[in-house]
Amino acid sequence: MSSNASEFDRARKVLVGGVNSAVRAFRAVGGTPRFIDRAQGAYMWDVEGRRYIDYLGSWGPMIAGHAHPHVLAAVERAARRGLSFGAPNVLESELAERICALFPQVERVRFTSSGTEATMSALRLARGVTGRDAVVKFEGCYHGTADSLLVKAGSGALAFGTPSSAGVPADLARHTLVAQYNDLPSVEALFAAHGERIACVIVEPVAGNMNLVLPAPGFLEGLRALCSKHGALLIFDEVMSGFRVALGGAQALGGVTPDLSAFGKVIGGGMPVGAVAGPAKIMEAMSPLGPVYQAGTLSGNPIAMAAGLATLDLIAEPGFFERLGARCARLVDGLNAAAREAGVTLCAQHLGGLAGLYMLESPPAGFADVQRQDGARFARFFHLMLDEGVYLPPSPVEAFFFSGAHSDEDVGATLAAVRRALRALG
Ligand code: HOZ
Repeated sequence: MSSNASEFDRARKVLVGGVNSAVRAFRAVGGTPRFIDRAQGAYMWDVEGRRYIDYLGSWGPMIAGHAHPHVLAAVERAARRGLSFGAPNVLESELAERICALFPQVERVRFTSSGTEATMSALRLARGVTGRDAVVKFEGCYHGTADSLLVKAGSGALAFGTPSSAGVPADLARHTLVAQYNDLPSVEALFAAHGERIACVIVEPVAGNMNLVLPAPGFLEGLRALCSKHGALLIFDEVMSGFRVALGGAQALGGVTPDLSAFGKVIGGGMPVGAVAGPAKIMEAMSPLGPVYQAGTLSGNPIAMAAGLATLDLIAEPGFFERLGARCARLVDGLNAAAREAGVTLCAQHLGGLAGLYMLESPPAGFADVQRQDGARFARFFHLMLDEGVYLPPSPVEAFFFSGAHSDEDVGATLAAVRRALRALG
């Protein structure tokens, strides 16, 4: 019979490190990655038949839960009509219309096949329209794997000690200027020194790749003002926060309007997708109308569009985000209470369906706080929870994901597991 260990051995012989995305390899927590056989609702089952309450949610897309019948029916309908055309299809327009309706400043959308392509294309667009080369990003923010953005990056890059990846030419990396999240003076200093070179500031308006870090009051407003003053574009990377912290993403909550947005994850409902979105006057600098080239064979493919549309149907239902937020709050409050009772340094917070669990006494204000966590202790906690049948993201620098499929019973079972795990952790 197949086991996680035998499948990992097999995978390592043909896949680099046995995986197709570094964070799946359990390097930050050790042990054997679970090979997932199937998933339904709030649960995943591994190849050994063990069930897990899933707080990974495929790293964000599964906000409606796994294999939701409404999404599956839409995918099946679309698949029967053909998997990919390499020519326009009407589902692309339909999903773009929904996005335009949710984000007041968005007039044009360009779909891609991943969040990485979306942020990469947004950067190229910003450089193309401003005629400038430099970009500002924040230490610990992660925007996928485009060369310009793998500099002091978060997520797996940070967890495995290569926040500035090998293979990125120094000549390119010198155009990436790094500031500190929630530290406006660090951005002001870059604009003072390099203002005329800066094409854009790219930021996760709610940071979710150095675990969850909320923007400090005034931080996003300050970025908006600096970009406007210096003629740079403000890009919100809402691949993770979009359609998850609220239907209209972080920008609906904070009241700060970016020039461009990058989306992904939820708008593909579990199929590969990304999108760049913004006002026509910027977006139309992109090919075929403008000089900034952008393309992709599978971009806007009907299956991803159908899955995204069906997922948006579900999360746009009245009360969806209220219910999601209330249940996630119950989990987070329970985690904080359990940690206090056990006398363990651990805390949690959430925004909508995006949550953070930290080996800290209070939620982090920025990258330096995230770095203070005890990684070895997190690894023990992670494995105790996994043994309890609760699947958390396998790294202390990752956020966790709540879905509409998580029930009160799932929250209760998770909290009972947490109390046992904290007792064992000591
Ligand atoms: N943004 C996700 C992790 N923080 C991506 C998952 C991956 O890298 O596979």
